Amino acid sequence: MSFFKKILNKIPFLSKEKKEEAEDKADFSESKPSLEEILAEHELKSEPQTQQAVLDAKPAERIKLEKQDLTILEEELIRSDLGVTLSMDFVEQIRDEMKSSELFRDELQFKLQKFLLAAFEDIAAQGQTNKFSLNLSESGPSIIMILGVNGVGKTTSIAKLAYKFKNEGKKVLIAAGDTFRAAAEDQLRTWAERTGTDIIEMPHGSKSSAVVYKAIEKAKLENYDVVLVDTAGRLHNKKNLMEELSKIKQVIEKNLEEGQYLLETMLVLDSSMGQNSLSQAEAFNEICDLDSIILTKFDGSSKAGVIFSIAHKLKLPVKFLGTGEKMEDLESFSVESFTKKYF
Ligand SMILES: Nc1nc2c(ncn2[C@@H]2O[C@H](COP(=O)(O)OP(=O)(O)O)[C@@H](O)[C@H]2O)c(=O)[nH]1
Ligand SMILES: [Mg+2]
Repeated sequence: MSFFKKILNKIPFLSKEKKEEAEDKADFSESKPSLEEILAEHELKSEPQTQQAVLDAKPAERIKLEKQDLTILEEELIRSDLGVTLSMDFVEQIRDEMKSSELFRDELQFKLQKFLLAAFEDIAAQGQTNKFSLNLSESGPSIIMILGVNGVGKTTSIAKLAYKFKNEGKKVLIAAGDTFRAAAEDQLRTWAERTGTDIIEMPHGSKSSAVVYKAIEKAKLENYDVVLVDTAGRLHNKKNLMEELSKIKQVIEKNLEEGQYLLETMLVLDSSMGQNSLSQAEAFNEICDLDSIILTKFDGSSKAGVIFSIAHKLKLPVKFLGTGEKMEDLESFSVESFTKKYF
């Protein structure tokens, strides 16, 4: 059952009659045709008005939404990881609409969909770097800086990206910028070997910016297409991290000509951490302008609501989803397939 149907199913009906009626019809059960099936049957596109037309055609099955339902709706939305602000904003909108006209339970899904997708549309309408896919530079190396706190899956995501780009015929260089943990370097070297990509390493404790400098020199000389930069995840020391990141940026800007490269700063977030991820994203975004997000551990018992919070609050696109521990377990994010899965 989809994410939103589950939420909507939790809203009780105020009168016993209505509850029985709903159970009889089991409007939202999996055995009933999905929205897409209904739309396909009517040869309709999934536009709000046409969806509305389908619903209007079966008025007898509709259940009126009562004011009291909204409290539960709000609680369930918050629990689904949409976050307090977003959940309250949506419920407020519904409350306003209910003042002037009757609303029905089956309208909620479309209204929520429209409300949430508005942020995706805003992002898609922004400049080149903020679109949902990663567009590599054609006139020089694409440097992808991977940021995030420890354990979210930075190194694994680098391996996955290296594998993906390698398969696309690109020349890939990994910069082992997390020089603080010896284990991190070993882990990255193993991934480089497994993916058949090259790696730049420096002695334990070296500056990340020095590793990046070396990587850029090699990338320029040997025409690498992609440089993946691993970084240390020490957010607890904000000042150090800030300095380190700004040094890395300086090194890149000093050593490559403007317009001859692409720099993408990607934040890795663990999807199982829910709203915690949002505060991490906010903190990192303050330190350095983020371009996009990789959401890892999407294979676990993750909740998808956080993607919407990120989109609404930070206006950042999620570009990849990590769906397992292997190097093949990376999906390019698409609004279309995500929407299909969750609405
Ligand atoms: N299930 C699952 N595990 C992941 C995923 N990405 C990373 N991991 C695991 O999370 C742990 C931490 O990953 P790592 O890349 O070392 O994190 P880092 O500290 O940010 O570099 C490792 O055990 C990874 O195998 C994912 O998408 N799904
Ligand atoms: Mg790591």
